[in-house]
Amino acid sequence: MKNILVIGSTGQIGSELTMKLRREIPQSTVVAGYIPGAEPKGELLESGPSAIADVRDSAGLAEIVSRYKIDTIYNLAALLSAVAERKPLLAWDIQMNGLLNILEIAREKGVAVFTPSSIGSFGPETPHEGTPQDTIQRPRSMYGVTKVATELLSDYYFHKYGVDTRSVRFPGLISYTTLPGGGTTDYAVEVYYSAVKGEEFTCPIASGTYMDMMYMPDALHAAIMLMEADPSRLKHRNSFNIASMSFEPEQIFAKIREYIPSLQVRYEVDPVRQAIATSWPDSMDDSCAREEWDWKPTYDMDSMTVDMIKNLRLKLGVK
Ligand code: AKB
Repeated sequence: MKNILVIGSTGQIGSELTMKLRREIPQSTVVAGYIPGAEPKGELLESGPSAIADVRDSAGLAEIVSRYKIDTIYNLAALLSAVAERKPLLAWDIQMNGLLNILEIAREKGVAVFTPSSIGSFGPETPHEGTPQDTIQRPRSMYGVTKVATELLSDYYFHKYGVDTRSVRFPGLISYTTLPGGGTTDYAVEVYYSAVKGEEFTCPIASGTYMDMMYMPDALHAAIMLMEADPSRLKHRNSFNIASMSFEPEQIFAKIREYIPSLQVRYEVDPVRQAIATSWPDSMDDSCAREEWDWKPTYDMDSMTVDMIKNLRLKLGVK
């Protein structure tokens, strides 16, 4: 990876991935792609080039790829699961038509592409515990439909045209830098904000609902590690299960209370998010990622909680 375009650079993953790539691959040019209304600011803006990169504008994307001689695209443009249920046509347009534009440019210009999939690519018939790498994927949400199709289309471009497509199925991602927007797993981020601010947290997911979760540094590491992996070792491409922790709401609340005992929680279950959460795996089996490119997470629930609370206190100016 030398000249990299991050599409969605101001989003939850993109804002941190762009900075990590700029820091860790100093000889590279990392272009922060954004859409009008979500412009990069501060360090993200100042530390490297940025450009409007709307996945629905194929000509605009091709121009950026040529101008910066892009060899790798991280395509992070997506509506998350709960928003995609409210705006299914927009989700299809961004996630599918947008992806097709990117893959066509990649085919013509020899660019490698990472487009994440998610635990959302699974559905109610998927085995929920120890969800295998290769298993039934019949999601019922529009988000899930686009994620399965993303996996298939990315594999199609690899097998048919040799485009170097790779990806992971991200669990719910927890971070203190940029808030997620409209996902089913967002509660696991928002509860930390409430705990640090001393506010009561209203939980939209029912107690007892297990989902895979991951701390952002591990997710970023996975995205970079996979794109740098030796291709001759990859038996899979789109997409690898990756896992680090699985919990239900009461477990994360109990963990936070070890450090902030005053955390108050009440439940107001959102039927849309709950239906999605119930259909997702409880815990994924990531042995293929471990075997094929040495994936291994660093954080567990305890080390993540300590780091989240420390950094949120600094960010929010709370003692
Ligand atoms: C969501 O909840 O929509 C995302 C995801 C797990 O893909 N965080």
